[in-house]
Amino acid sequence: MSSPYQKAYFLLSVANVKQLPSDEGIEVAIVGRSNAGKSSILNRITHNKQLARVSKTPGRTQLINLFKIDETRRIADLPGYGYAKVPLAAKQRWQTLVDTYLRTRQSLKGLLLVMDIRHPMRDLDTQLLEYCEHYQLPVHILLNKADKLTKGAIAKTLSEVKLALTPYRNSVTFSCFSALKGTGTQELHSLLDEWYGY
Ligand SMILES: Nc1nc2c(ncn2[C@@H]2O[C@H](COP(=O)(O)OP(=O)(O)OP(=O)(O)O)[C@@H](O)[C@H]2O)c(=O)[nH]1
Ligand SMILES: [Mg+2]
Repeated sequence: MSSPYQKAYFLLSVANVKQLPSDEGIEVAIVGRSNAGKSSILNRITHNKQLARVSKTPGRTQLINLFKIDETRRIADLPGYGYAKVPLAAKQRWQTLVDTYLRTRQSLKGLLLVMDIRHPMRDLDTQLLEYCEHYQLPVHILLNKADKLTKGAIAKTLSEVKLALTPYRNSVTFSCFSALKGTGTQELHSLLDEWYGY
């Protein structure tokens, strides 16, 4: 089955928002803790295992990697956060880069917030949610690595996450996902179709 996401290709990596392409069209960003599976999810969305680099060493990507879907639509793979071994200066650079990006990027339509389903809603995840609430930015949480849990454990986590999200008034939705097995891909494509206006 052909989808517009299959045509995605790497555009550029930037260390500074000033280097981003002009702020037009529609952009969707993938964010989350290091190692949660952002790059793997991007590869799953685009059916392209080679598109984003998947790494066994967390905290490697310190840049915003931009991919182009078509002339007006882009997807951004943001650097991961929360990896303890990253030096403080690098953490501060991350903070500045991501803060500025989320605050200023007009074409940003929504965020895919990736969490490891075994460790959802950690400190930095909730901080990010609060930030999005403040800026009224739609967020969809992907509880990734669902293949690592039993059905019962998944159901328990889903209800805990639902409860934890009750204070948020902006648009926050969630679903479980497995970049490894492909679970949840169809649902995610539907959401992206909506955000991108396909
Ligand atoms: N079992 C399982 N492993 C996964 C899944 N998604 C990703 N992984 C593994 O988790 C590790 C990290 O995946 P990445 O996609 O590189 O994660 P990332 O969030 O992009 O990491 P950083 O770029 O370092 O922040 C890799 O070893 C992946 O193979 C999944 O759904 N299930
Ligand atoms: Mg990555």
